[in-house]
Amino acid sequence: MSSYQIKNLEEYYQVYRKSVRDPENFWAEIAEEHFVWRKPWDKVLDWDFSKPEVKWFEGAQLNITENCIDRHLATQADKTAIIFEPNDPKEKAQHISYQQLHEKVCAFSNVLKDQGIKKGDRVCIYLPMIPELAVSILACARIGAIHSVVFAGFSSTAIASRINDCECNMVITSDGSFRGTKKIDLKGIVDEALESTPTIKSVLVVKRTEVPINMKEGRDHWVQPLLDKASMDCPIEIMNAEDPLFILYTSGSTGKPKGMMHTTAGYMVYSAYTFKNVFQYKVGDVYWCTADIGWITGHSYIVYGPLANGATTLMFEGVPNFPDFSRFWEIIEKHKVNQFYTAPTAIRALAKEKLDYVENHDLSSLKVLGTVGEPINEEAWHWYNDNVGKKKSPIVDTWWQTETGGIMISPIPYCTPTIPTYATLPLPGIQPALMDEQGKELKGNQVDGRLCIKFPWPGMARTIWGDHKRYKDTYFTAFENKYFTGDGALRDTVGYYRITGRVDDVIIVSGHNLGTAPIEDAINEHPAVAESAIVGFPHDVKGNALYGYVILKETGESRMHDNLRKEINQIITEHIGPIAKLDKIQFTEGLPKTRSGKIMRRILRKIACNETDSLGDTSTLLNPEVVQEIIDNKL
Ligand code: 6R9
Repeated sequence: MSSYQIKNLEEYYQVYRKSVRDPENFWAEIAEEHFVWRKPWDKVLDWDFSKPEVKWFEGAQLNITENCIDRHLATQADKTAIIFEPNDPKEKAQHISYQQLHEKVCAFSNVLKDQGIKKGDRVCIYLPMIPELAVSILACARIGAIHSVVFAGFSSTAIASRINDCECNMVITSDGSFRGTKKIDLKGIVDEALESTPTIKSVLVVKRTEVPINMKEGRDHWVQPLLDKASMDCPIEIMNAEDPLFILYTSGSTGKPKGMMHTTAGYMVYSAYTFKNVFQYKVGDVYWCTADIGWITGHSYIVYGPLANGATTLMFEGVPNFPDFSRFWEIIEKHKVNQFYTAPTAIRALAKEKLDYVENHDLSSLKVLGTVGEPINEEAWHWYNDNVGKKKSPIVDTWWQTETGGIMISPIPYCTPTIPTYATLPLPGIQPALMDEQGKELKGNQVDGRLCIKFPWPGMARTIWGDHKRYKDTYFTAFENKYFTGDGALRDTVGYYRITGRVDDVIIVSGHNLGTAPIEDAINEHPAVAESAIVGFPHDVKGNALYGYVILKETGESRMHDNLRKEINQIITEHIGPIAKLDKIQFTEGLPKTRSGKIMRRILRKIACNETDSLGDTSTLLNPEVVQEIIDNKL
């Protein structure tokens, strides 16, 4: 018998040891006992990190939607699968049962098929947090189409580049979205993107805001009339274990975003197993993750992980401050939420508001609190623990990545004693390693280094879509035979991990990963800009904010500078989205460079963070004199 749900610390250590001693049997037992397979696997694991190539459950056949929906119909057809809480609290919440979800997904699958979508085709989904987002994801999975969800805050340029990268045939979008008091014209943004996406043949449009939009004859279709005509029965497509399930783009430290490709069986087993353990989900619980499904957290812990466990998962369309800052707490009270999973940036924003917002709501249903996306600072951790959890609900600080598919290092609530800012222990099956800069593994405790993983786990991404070499170069070359995460971490005296932050050129702003290169590329498109460099600096709500150093082609008059700042942020918004806007823009005569011409971001970062007394030796720079000029003009 495998311990699908760990119950205490002793059991955790037992299970963990087994998972390291005999990983194949460990995962095979979980897979066999808790999922439906159309054909069993021939081999549990085949791997070679030097290629890198990883295959889990090879030879097995299945469909993830049979596991997330159909198999629950026999026992809990009427149970709520998804609670939908709309942006406007005056609009009624929806409770979608497993039976209804089945009908909706089948109908949507049939519409996709009628539009010519077949197994292996890529479908771009650009939708707000409405039930159709979950339904369309599952419909793709049901017929074997590969979904590529693009977060509905991204710009038309960002959508177009993602569509073109994986050559999608279709976009699923809506007339618009509600965000607090705002209505956003999603279809207009898609229309702009589609001016440069030759592979798109059709667009399905969900009606949400009812704001008039343009519909292009022959290309665009309202989805509702098609759903009304579609059969509510759709057989599953039988998928091989390693068939692609989805692509999700994540920022890199250079150039274009990376289309992380996840496959079917391993991702299913891993997202389901980690959901069950990290949230200690029990039958009847209501679980809420506030992430957007446009990010990996939403894929794994709003849609697949919860549904694979037959859970009730809440989807919230709106924002934490509409109609006011009590919205999250109101929703927890209204739906009696048991597990609540959010991001440090949201906690910090809510902690700034008056405590009445929290205290006026009954939060006694809560059993587990979670955080994800960036390191949580101690102050935010205590605020969350004291005021939301009332010191009774353990906080699970979950470390993981788009690339890992599911949570990797996290406490198991009611088992692992927590310490603020520590993600604590690796989950069963996860073998972390800390490496020094020379590539040597740091053994023992009380060490800090670069965080790697030295053995495969079922949820890991298998490649970067269309660019396996980049996958290898980014993750498997820095340290031989290990997956390199891009994060730094320390291991304390008892073996707990604390993530210290990125060690590459990725900056996490409000939990969103932003690569410096794409932002710099956008800025450099401004006709007045010669060169630019972006660094992060601490921000009390966003965690980090962006500081840009910009060299202008002509120095110009400083009264023009404010206009230029606006224009630069406008370009960034157009190319990437408003999340990548710069908080500070300093115009400078030069940027510190090494003799080989590389910008020394380390120095710029120190200046932006007011740490100028620890700049280190700047004399080896090509142009040491610019450092003082930059310090003197710091904003
Ligand atoms: C799930 C997700 C991944 C990066 C990751 C790390 C940071 C995530 C964290 C954390 C400290 C945590 N990160 N969780 N840092 N503590 N609990 O966020 O995926 O968007 O790909 O970001 O986020 O730097 O490498 P993704």
